[in-house]
Amino acid sequence: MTQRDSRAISEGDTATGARAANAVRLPEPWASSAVTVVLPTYNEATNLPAILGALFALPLPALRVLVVDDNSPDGTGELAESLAKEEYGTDRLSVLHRPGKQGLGRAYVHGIGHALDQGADYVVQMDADLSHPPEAVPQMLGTLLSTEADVVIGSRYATGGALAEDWSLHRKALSAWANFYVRVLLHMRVRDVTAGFKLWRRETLHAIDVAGVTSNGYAFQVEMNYRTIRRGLKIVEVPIRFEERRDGSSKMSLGVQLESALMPFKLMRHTPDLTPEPPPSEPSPSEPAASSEPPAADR
Ligand SMILES: Nc1nc2c(ncn2[C@@H]2O[C@H](COP(=O)(O)OP(=O)(O)OP(=O)(O)O)[C@@H](O)[C@H]2O)c(=O)[nH]1
Ligand SMILES: [Mg+2]
Repeated sequence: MTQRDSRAISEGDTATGARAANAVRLPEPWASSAVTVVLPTYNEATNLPAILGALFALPLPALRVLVVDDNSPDGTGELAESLAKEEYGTDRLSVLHRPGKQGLGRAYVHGIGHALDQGADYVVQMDADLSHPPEAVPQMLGTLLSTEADVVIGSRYATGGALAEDWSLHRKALSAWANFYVRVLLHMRVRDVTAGFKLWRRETLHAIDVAGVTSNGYAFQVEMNYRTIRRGLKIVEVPIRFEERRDGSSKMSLGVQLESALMPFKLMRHTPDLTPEPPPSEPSPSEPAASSEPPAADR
């Protein structure tokens, strides 16, 4: 890293930290909700201190962070471990170490399951590269708690949202195309259907059976939305400004793009039936009691 780069990063860190400290303040008991941010990392050592600093500066005193590291060669996992022990405390920051790079979706399924086991009521998923603004988290939580939303998306394409100007034309076109393609094929009315910045209710994650999600790259984000809609649950989008990753390199590969292109067809064929159970209805005295046998069409 050059001196100029490191100066730019530290100036950026100060600005990110200041924005986080000035984020929307929620009333109690909302501010003290049990929120866990699941951060998947692969070679994010140069971004990790800044994102953690910004997350822990938020006016959310019970916020916890779970880093899910796939044995990053740059030592991100060990850095997270030492920041937990020496700076933030292992009660607020914990680390899941996985044996090797297995993709974003696998890391999320593992990390979200762990966060739920540890008692999180709300789970945030976001990139560790500072593309997703940490200061939007309280606003997303406030939106979730003040509406009937089952999940809130930090959306680049909702009215008021934005993409970083320095994102290459190729990346902008790919993102726009992926969104259009998925929305049309799967009939999903979500503006930013490939977004990776979301805040989930615990109940929603159970209802969509997050442990059963099989997609990995961008496809993981879409499969999570698809399951949510199939389950009859509500997605609300909050506009965010998406930044180019602060440092390090993208893990977007041809394999990830191919998986995303094929994924709508896989979802149409293989998504398990997540239709909610109808509420039990009282049989009227004149009607015979309902049979426990399913109707023929469901068998
Ligand atoms: N644990 C784990 N994390 C991963 C893996 N692949 C990507 N990540 C992390 O997932 C987040 C998103 O990955 P990025 O490389 O930023 O992918 P992207 O945001 O689609 O691409 P860019 O916009 O180019 O940065 C980052 O925090 C990565 O470090 C993986 O295989 N395992
Ligand atoms: Mg990124």
